[in-house]
Amino acid sequence: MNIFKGWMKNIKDGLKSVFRGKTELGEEEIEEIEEILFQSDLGTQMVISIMDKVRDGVKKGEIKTYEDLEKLVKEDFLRILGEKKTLELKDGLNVILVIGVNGTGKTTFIAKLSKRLKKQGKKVLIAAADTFRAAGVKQMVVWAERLNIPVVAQQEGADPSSVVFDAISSAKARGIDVLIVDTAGRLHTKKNLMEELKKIKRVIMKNAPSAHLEVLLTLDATTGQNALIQAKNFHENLGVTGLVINKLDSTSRGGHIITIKNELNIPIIFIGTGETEDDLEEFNPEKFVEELFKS
Ligand SMILES: Nc1nc2c(ncn2[C@@H]2O[C@H](COP(=O)(O)OP(=O)(O)OP(=O)(O)O)[C@@H](O)[C@H]2O)c(=O)[nH]1
Ligand SMILES: [Mg+2]
Repeated sequence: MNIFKGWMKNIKDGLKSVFRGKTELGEEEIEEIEEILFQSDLGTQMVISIMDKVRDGVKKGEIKTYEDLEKLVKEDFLRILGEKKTLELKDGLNVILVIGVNGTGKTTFIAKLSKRLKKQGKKVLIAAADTFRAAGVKQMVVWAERLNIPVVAQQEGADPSSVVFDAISSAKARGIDVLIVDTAGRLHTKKNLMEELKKIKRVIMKNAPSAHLEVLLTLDATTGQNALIQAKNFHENLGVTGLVINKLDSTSRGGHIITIKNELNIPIIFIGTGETEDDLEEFNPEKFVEELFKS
C-alpha cells in the first residue's frame, strides 16, 4: 500500500525546501511551513494544532532539521489516529448496517466483507435493502451469488425496512452470525432519506434487540474534505460506529482521513483499495503513517 505518496510527496518536498540551506528557523520559515500545510487537505483545525507545536519546538530548539519536523508531524498523526480498531463481532447475531452517499462503495464493500467473514468461518447473510433502484438490488444479488452468500431481497420500490425485517427473521431461523444490510446511496443533506435510515435502524433494534449492531459509513477517499461533512451528518443522525474509506487506490490525497478522525473521533475500520472482492484491508494507523512519509 504505497498509495499516498503523491499527496505526501508534495508536502514533504515543500517542507524540505524550507529547511534547505538554513541552520535555524525564523518566523519567515515558520510561515512557509504553515502555508504548505494549509495547501494540503489537512483542514484548518489540524494545521493550527500542528503549527502550535512547531512554534513551540522551534522556540525550544527541538526543531532544527526537516527530520525533526517530520517526527513531530508523524507523532501528531499517530496520536490522532489512535490504536488500530478492528470490526467488533460478538457471539450470537451481529447486524452490520452499511450507509453512505451514492457511489461511495457500499455494495462493493459488502461483497468484500462478506467474503472475508465467510473465510473466517462466519455464517453471513446479506439484506439487499437498496430497493430504490432495480439495479441496486440486482448488483448486490449478483455479488452474493458470485461469492455464494445467501441474500434476502424484494422487488424494486419495496420498503427497505421490510426487507430488513424479513432478513432478520431469516437470520434468526438460519442461525446466522452476521447479517449485513446494503442500503441505497443518499445525500447526507436529504432529511427524508435520513429518516428512512433511522427507521431501518429502529426495525433492527426492535426485532433483533439482543444482536450486536454496527453502523458503518462508507466514504470515497477522492472527495477530500467534503467527506468530513458527510461523516458529520450521518453520524448525527445514525450514530456511526466505524468508517470504511474506499477508493484509496484512486487518490493521492489522504489528509482528510486524519481530519475526520480528529474532528469526529469515529474509528476507521477498513480501507478499500480496488474494485475486486479482495481489495479490502484493515486500517492500520502505524502502517498508514509510515506509508504517508515513505518516498
Ligand atoms: N478504485 C476503486 N473503486 C471502488 C472501490 N470501491 C468501490 N469502487 C467502485 O466504485 C463504484 C461504486 O461502488 P458501489 O459499491 O456500487 O457503491 P455504492 O455506494 O453501493 O453505490 P450506490 O448504491 O449507487 O449508492 C463501482 O464502480 C465500484 O467498482 C475501491 O476501493 N477502489
Ligand atoms: Mg450500492
